[in-house]
Amino acid sequence: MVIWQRVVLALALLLPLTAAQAEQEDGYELWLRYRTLAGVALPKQIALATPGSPTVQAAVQELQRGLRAMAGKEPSLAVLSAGAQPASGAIVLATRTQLAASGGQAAVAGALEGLGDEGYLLRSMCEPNGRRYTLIAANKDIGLLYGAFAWLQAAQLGKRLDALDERNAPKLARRVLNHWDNLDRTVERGYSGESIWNWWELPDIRDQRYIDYARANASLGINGTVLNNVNSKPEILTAPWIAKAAALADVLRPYGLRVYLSVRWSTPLELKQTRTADPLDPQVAQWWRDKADEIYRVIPDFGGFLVKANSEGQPGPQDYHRTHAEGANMLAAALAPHKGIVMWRAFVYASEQPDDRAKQAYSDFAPLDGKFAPNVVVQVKNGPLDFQPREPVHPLFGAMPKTPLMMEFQVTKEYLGFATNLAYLGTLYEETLRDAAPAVAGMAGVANIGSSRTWSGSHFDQANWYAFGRLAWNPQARARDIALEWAGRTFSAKAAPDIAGLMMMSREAVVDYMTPLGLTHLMGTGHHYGPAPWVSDLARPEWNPAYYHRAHSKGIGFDRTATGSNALAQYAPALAQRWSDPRNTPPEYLLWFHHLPWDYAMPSGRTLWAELLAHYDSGVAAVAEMQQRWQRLKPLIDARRHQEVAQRLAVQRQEAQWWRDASIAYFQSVSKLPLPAGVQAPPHSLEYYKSLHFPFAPGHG
Ligand code: GCV
Repeated sequence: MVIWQRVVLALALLLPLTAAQAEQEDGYELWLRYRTLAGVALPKQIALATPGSPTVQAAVQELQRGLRAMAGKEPSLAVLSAGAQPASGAIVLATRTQLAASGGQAAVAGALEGLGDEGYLLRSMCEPNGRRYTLIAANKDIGLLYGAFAWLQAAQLGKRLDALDERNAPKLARRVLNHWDNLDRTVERGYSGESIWNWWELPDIRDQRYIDYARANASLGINGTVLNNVNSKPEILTAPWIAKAAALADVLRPYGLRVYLSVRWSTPLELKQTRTADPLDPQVAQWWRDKADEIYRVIPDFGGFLVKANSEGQPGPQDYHRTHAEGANMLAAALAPHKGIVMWRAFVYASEQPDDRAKQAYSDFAPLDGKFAPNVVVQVKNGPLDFQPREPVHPLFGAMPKTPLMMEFQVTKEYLGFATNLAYLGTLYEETLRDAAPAVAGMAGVANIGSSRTWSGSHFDQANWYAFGRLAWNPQARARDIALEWAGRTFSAKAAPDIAGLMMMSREAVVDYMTPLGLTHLMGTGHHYGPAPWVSDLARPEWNPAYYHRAHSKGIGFDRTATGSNALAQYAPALAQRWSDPRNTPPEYLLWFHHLPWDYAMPSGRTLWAELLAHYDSGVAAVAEMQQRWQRLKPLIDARRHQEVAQRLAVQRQEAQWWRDASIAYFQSVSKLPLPAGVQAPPHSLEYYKSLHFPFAPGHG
């Protein structure tokens, strides 16, 4: 190497790395990434009236953490005695009572009206003497914590910090994650490593990650967590496990997170402490009352029970010829003295029941409206089947006006390509809530959280946790705004618009390459990975993809009008009437409600067959477009996260192609129709796609 080359090399090595190259982020910080804010005047003091409760301390610690990182300097902490003034530019935390005691700010106290226990006020204040400070005020301590996170968000997103005036309160009281985490640390439908709960080491070892989990949830306003799988085990209600749950409750409590447990209906019977699990048996009811008392002795703010009963082989009150209401009410009576609730799932369908599976939950539950105890919430999945890439809203939202209903979304992506495919679910949630919001009293999200460094199995899956939390707080929030906010905090304000654009197209891409035009449940058996529309030999009819698409030589789709299963009749009459005609049915639900001939004329002018093929192709093209967009973002994203996402998009591109090819190979074998000009034939035979097996696919026990 000649001298000048060495000099150039040495200089290149000395050149400062760009910010994007310098930081090798692994995603652990989630959206709570506090980065240096250059040129912004940040508070140098955090002031409060008393040292405060653990919740106020959590708020102070988060502000300290954020300010330390953003300002590069530790803020001072001032506990103000009566009459003392905060430093100019400080952040002041005060509850309503403290404001009243300090004798000031009647106007502020008025602004706290109607904000309830969890709302907050964020206001830039200017006193007559010119002193400026930022007030975070709330009726209760938890509002101060939520307000602290809101202030940090405003700072992260580069909002003006000297003109804040935000009043915010959650629209729903229960905003709860459902962990499908097993006691052996596996996670049903989990794609993010082992369970975050290290049950074996609890209660003595309390991982720092539990606190970071609580911080992340509190930053979104999530206020409850069901620790274990709905496919529950009796052991969760034994003393050692109650102690483990109590240890977690202690860690999570300061962050406003209440702990709930999933319980197995037959627990007292299986633990051999009763002779039956009949809900009307006095001994059984007494056992549950005693169990509730035992739990509340160590978890005084325990939230209650989540129950999957008489569903997919789980035991339930129907085993004793009792109704779901009789079962739920017996548990509710045990919890009522402690103000706990029962979240009773409506996800039921029975093999011996020949009726359309999409109708069964409604048939079982709608007649029970008004029969549930006041502390029972019926938890209903977003659609009538099972977390598909797209479903119409569940008809129970609108059919049980006397019963509080909890909306259950899946945050983990069992049917949308696991954590290797990018699918932003904000759009799915928004679409469902647009139709269901008035009937929704709470929100449950099947968590995508595990022990992986990214928490959610991939960087973009964090956005689904985020979107769930945001929409649980405000079901009217918009998916696009949430995507922008998440991307701004998780990556950067500069990259956010392009990232949000990519996110907004992602879920529709998945729908197009997996289940276009209202098709549904075409995934591989059991693990739900990849296409398997040909499967038709499973024991229960409704486990077979062929049950759902009903394709044969003349046409495709499930007739759910009056000439078919009449599931449409479960919807509001005006809607049912409109959608009884395929020409008035939105194309995205067409084959969900109608069985149509292959040559049915679509509004586009194409035949149904050609339209179906076009959707598969546009799904694949959309993923290619997402890849290109991500590539263009490279200069704005730190190298490690950019590469990790790029790898996943490459996998998704292949999987989209596979879905498209296998689906076309299969449906062409049924329709016997030629591929229109310009449509590429699948590269392999149908037999090849059928021969693919995935014995160790994740998330499936
Ligand atoms: C927890 C689907 C999933 C199951 C899940 C079930 C449920 O069937 O495949 O893994 O079980 O839904 O929601 O109860």
